[in-house]
Amino acid sequence: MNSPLDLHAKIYIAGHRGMVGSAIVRFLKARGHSNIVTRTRQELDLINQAAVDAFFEQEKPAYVYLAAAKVGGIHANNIYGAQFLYENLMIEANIIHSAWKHNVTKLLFLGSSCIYPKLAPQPITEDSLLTGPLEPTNEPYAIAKIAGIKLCETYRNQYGANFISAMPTNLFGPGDNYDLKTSHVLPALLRKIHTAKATDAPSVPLWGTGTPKREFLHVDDLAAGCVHLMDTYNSSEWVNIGTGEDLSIRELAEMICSIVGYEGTLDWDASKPDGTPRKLMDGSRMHALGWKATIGLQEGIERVYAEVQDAFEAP
Ligand code: GFB
Repeated sequence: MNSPLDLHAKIYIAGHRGMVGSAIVRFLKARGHSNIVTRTRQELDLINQAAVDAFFEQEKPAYVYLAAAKVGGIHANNIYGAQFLYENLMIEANIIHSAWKHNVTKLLFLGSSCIYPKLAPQPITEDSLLTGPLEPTNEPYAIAKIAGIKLCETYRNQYGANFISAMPTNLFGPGDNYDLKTSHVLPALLRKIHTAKATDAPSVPLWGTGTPKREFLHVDDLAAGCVHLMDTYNSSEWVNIGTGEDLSIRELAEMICSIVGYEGTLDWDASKPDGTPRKLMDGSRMHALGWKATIGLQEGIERVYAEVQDAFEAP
């Protein structure tokens, strides 16, 4: 049986040590999949075309989740632009080309909500792609992710490859990056506010004005959505995956203060970038396919905080 529901089908998860890849592995294992293939960075350099091709030649996976990427928050995007563009382009091009060459039955590529124009009408529908200028703080990353979508689309159109793309909103969950220079906003706030409480600091330094709005999805919900698309969806149109709700960075900080039990003040540093003012995604297409987020933001943050708080160190 050649179906993503076949529990013995060989599935390659690229990026299995990252937050998204590890959530997909957890989901598939819980469903009973017994033939999951992974490689660490030391075992397979995804930027090396010959190595990636040799891996596909040897393993011949039937299904591929392309969750490997160089990612980071607003500051990392700003300072590592060359790496965000080059590494992501190479990873995508190498895996998608080899997947086609070695007859992968189906591949799912993971993009990002930052592919859409900075001032796209809200909520952002899939057809907003390439209708306006991108947010400058993450343009290199967004261009690499747009290239990935277009690789899936063109390999489908020219060669008939069943390659699909999912566009998740901002994510959080187990396995997130808590390095304050390179992390996304939610893990940064969790760590900063935890540390402020642990050290009895009267205020906590946060970036920007607190007014931009963001939508946050727990990565376990994303994993369920990706597997649902792999099971059921076969079209060149990329699919937004989000919760349908957003809040301001200030509201997020206040929610985290109440979860952590911190009562000091928030000290906004407006010299740091705000990024895009809002990026709430329209999830109608995904909802029509039968998937919805199940983990509320407050519940999700409480779960994550319970998992990580012991690992945080006071400065
Ligand atoms: O998650 P984040 O870094 O990136 O969030 P984006 C940035 C927003 O949070 C800005 C504010 O408005 C920041 O001013 N912020 C406040 C902070 N305090 C902090 C802090 O301590 N750390 C961080 N990181 N932000 C991402 C892209 O954009 O969106 C990724 O960088 C990806 O590439 C993702 O596409 C979906 O949400 O602006």
